[in-house]
Amino acid sequence: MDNLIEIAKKKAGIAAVDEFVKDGMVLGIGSGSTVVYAVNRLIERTKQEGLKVVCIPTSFQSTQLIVNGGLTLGDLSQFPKIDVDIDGADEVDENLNLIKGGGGCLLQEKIVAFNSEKLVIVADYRKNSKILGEKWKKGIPIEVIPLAYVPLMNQMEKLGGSPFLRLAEKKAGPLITDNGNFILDVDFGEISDPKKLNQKIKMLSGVVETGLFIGMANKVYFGQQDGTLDQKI
Ligand code: ABF
Repeated sequence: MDNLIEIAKKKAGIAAVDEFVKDGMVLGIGSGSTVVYAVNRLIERTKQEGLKVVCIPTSFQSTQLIVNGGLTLGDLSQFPKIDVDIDGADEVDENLNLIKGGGGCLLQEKIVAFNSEKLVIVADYRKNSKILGEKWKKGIPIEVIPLAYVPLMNQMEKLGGSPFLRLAEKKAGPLITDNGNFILDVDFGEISDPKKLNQKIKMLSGVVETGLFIGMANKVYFGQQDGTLDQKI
């Protein structure tokens, strides 16, 4: 992986934890590679200052990060109200709307984000766009009930999208999410009204959740190639 991108991710991850995380908080821990740097910072602060936080995961990967890092693992039944959710994103527009789900974890990510007081996004400079679909060309990830995927693909086309069933790593068959569902990646090109599109997709029977996070993020940290930090609020 390009070292400049890793430097950018690390800058964003550390900044988010240092600005938002206080002792005693309940945190949402997102998925992806950038959030790893935020978790590493949590571990560092736990060792240095005895920080005590409870961490709610958003995927199997996120659970592993928490457990392997020696952090306290919680779940939404114990902690239905989360103080701060720190997560990554595939793309961010100028209104802080997000495309998420490139890693296939969008359902639990959105549930945790929805139940968080604040959603803080950590990303590198490649994710910063004016409009969704400008840089992220893999389509909107949409989690669907497996039995409905073919009619849903037809309906996505009627909405103007180009749908693809996401295949598993080894292309042996469809990817099965942590929740036992399929993912359709639907290319809608540049999305001028993500809120309206999200509402239309959510109405379709068999859609579980979309990777469009509309008006949910409170702040986004973009690490830059030169080691500086951009922010959007
Ligand atoms: C998760 O991680 C997903 O919602 C998103 O697709 C992905 C971003 O990964 P990375 O931080 O590795 O770019 O947040």
